[in-house]
Amino acid sequence: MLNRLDLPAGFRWGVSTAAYQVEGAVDEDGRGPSIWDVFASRPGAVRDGSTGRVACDHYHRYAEDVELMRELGLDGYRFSIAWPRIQPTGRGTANPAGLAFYDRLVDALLAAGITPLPTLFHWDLPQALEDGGGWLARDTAYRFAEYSEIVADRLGDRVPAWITLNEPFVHMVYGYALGIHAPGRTLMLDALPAAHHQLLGHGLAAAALRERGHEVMIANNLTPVWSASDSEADLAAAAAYDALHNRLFTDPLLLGRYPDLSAYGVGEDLGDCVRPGDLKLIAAPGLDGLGVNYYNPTRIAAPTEPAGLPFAEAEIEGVPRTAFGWPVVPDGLRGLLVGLRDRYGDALPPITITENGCSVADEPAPDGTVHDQPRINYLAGHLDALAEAAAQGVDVRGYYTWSLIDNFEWAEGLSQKFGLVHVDFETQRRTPKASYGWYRDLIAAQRARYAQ
Ligand code: IFM
Repeated sequence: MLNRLDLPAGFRWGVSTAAYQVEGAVDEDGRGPSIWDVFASRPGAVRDGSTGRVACDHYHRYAEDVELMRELGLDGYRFSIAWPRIQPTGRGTANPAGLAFYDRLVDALLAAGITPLPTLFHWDLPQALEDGGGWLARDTAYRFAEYSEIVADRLGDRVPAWITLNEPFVHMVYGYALGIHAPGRTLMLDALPAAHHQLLGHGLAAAALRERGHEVMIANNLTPVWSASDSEADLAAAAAYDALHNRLFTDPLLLGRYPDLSAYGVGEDLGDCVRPGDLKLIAAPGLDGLGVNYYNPTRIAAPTEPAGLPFAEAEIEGVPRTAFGWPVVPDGLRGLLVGLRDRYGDALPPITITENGCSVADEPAPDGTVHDQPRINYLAGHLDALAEAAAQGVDVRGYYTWSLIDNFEWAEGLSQKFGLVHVDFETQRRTPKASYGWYRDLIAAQRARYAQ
């Protein structure tokens, strides 16, 4: 049995965060409103009524957070850039103070020996663009490319690689189909143009980044889909779900075409939004790496009602659960990666795990220490599974755990905690948890293995 210490030489260790979840300072230095500012202020939109107004106050405390990362011994930090800080209305002239913040952050990271890995869009669309249709509007893809160029021109002398989008599937489904996230639309299948326009934005931005000599990745939320049984109906439902969750976002990027969505009554034009040449643009610049955000597998059965979606989600039984209630299945990560390699073959670029982690209901003990053994078990299991995937021939280059610090977990507010570092949201005091020390020691031990 291989384990995490067997991960390859040169493997890159990191942590992930996202702007709206950690930065706070939403009204400072010329930042414009984002869809999350507007959505989170609606009564009932966020479980505990919290917003990202202050979050972890990372905007002011980034130096302390970079120091925490330095002590972990990280290779990289994946963070996101808040588009409304750079272009407050999503278009036009750049806001110098917004760019200056990321300048300071990047410089602090480099001084700590940590490579910045920015994500250009992690769900905080400028509200002004949403008022014009958001990702349902084709124009947003062009605005995204323009914004990406502004950021790359400013930070590109110090940032070698970029992630264009974070989890376009989740943004489309939660934001545009179900209304659980910003912008809170409930369009069901009419949300599909939000998938295509995000991918088009990726393609346009990727071309611009490539022209400037940068590497380009995208971070997709991927899940291995398990059929509830071998019955034809369950297998067909699982294939339909796989097409929507996974293939809708990887096939166009890696194969230059959309998957078969006929189970949804949708043709290859995704409801009339795909124009000639779009798929070429999406696939053309190629990817230097595929970012995989993995949390759990999904078990799918045939729908019980004939009308509606062509699948039903089934329980995964007999496995531990995170505080969020998500099933913990480390081997699902190995299965997912081997499945990607089998499906895409040579078209699959090297893989970086850009998110993986779990929420734990952890609180400081009376002596101030935070014991989050379930998180250590989760990370250890998934890293062992990653080592197995590498041994089975998957080219895995790095692992960025979600997340450095407890932060604003979208519709769950501050109630779900994913951090290696506890944050007291009253005082903003940071307390490294047991998992922080565990991760630091693991990174050192894995590197030491190859230094000998
Ligand atoms: O917090 C989120 C992150 O923003 C995107 N991926 C999943 C995480 C946990 O839900």
